[in-house]
Amino acid sequence: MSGTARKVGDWQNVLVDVEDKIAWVTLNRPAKRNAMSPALNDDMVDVLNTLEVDADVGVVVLTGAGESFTAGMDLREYFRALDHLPYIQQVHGRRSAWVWQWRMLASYSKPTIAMVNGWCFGGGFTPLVGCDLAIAAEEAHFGLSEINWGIIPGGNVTRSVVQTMRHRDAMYYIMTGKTFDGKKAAEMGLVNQAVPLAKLRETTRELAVELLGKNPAVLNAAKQAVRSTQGMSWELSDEYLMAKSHQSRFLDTENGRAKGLKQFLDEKSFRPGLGAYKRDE
Ligand code: ACO
Ligand code: V55
Repeated sequence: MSGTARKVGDWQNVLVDVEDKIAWVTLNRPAKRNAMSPALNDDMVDVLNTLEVDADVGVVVLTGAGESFTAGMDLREYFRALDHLPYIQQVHGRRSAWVWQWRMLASYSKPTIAMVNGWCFGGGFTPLVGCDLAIAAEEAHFGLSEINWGIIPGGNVTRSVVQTMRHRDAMYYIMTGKTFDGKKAAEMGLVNQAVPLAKLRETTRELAVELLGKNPAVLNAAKQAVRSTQGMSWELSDEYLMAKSHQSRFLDTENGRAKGLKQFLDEKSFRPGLGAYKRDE
């Protein structure tokens, strides 16, 4: 570790530290198990907007303070407090949740990693799946607890689960509300990897550093393409990827493709199969 952590911004419900181009974004209501209230969701919209244009940030890591990643939506502030309001005001009060958990993360210009340090329930699955990659503590517990208190997994939680889990697993956990641990989450492919809690931060940092070594313009195009080709015909996907390839060459100011070809074919200074080409500092 070389740099010093720098606290960014001043949000009531979220902590942001930037160190060596990694933004550690911590949902910070530990006494409420980082339950996502409208105020926290408003903060997260602002946090993601801020970090997206911060030149000091190359990767965003989302995690939670204390023993939870997040206990899901705040049942008091996100549900009960808004339930009695006219419908338009309910929608208004709940909007910032999907704005960050789903819309912003789905099109975010920088790589995102969910670092699941503990409890992750219900509404927490949307930002979990919204992040490009996810690493969990083996000790973390996940649950689609909606059924336990009488609602269906809404807020695109169901959609997120269907995107990442097999049909039988999705049905089982949505219908039973049973919890599963980080190991099981990794086995099912809901997260990329599970490691002991004591190694969670270091493992996540290593993954972030790996991503920081790649060409950012191309990385952005590559992750957008994974999401955008979902549901396209093969014909349309081929056309889109061709156009996206050309777009990313146009947007890649460091001209990585030419560097990569030169370093491999002419200088023989790297092997693309084994790592990234050497980028200028
Ligand atoms: N919404 C609102 N408040 C919450 C939430 C939540 N989702 N989760 C925890 N809290 C609050 C509790 O009400 C309590 O507040 P208080 O101290 O003011 O009384 C505090 O956080 C601590 O909660 P405990 O239950 O005492 O914590 P414990 O460590 O024993 O258990 C656990 C943690 C398992 C996460 C438990 O709090 C829990 O089951 N939370 C709800 C999980 C859930 O089902 N979330 C909703 C998913 S559905 C959806 O998101 C749409
Ligand atoms: C959930 C989450 C929502 C919502 C309704 O099941 C239900 C969780 C993120 O928003 O609006």
